[in-house]
Amino acid sequence: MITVEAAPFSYSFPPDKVALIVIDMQRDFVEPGGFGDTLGNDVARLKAIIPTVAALIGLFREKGWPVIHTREGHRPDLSDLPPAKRGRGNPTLRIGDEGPMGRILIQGEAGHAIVPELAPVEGEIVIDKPGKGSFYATGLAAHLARIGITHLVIAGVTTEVCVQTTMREANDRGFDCLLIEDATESYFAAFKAATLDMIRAQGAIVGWTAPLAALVAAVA
Ligand code: TIU
Repeated sequence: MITVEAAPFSYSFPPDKVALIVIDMQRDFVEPGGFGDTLGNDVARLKAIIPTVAALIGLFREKGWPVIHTREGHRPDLSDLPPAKRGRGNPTLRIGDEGPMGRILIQGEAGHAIVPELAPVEGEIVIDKPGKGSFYATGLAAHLARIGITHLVIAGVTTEVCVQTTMREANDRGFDCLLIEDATESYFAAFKAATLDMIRAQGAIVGWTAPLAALVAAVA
């Protein structure tokens, strides 16, 4: 077992049963003109974590531990887009509309791609998901079962939306989850802080959090 100094108490994982999930580090959330921007958000906050997420991915690749990427998005015919989701918010462009990086949040468009700095390499699984959680309507649970994973290290955006939803889904499925504090970000600083607090409250009711440095120190 490897033990990380985490909050609310130490997090231990068997190195042969851990995987990293990098959530939705896509141009649509991180770059101007994408989905996040059309919702009225300042995307610069999210772009700032790219080097830390890259270092985390690098650590997993160096160890030979699985790296799984997710992308939020919809089929070009919008058949997997609930009208309720398309209608939500008051965006300048809606999901499926033509934007500066192609159709907003649509598979295959430029904006749907993972940012080049964090691009998946051969052998890394990419999970395409129509919702905020990574387990809903995807093959993620079956994939994790197939490769024998019990512990998940989690990174990506945004902390209180797709990251938290995924972490709660994973926790209910029996995974022990560690969220890397400086490898996740929200458009809202207060929402990130609140999410970290609520995840680790009540004796890690949803999971643990730790900075990347604590994980690096633990595996050294
Ligand atoms: N809007 C927002 O904060 N997030 C999302 O819509 N998706 C993800 O978190 N990936």
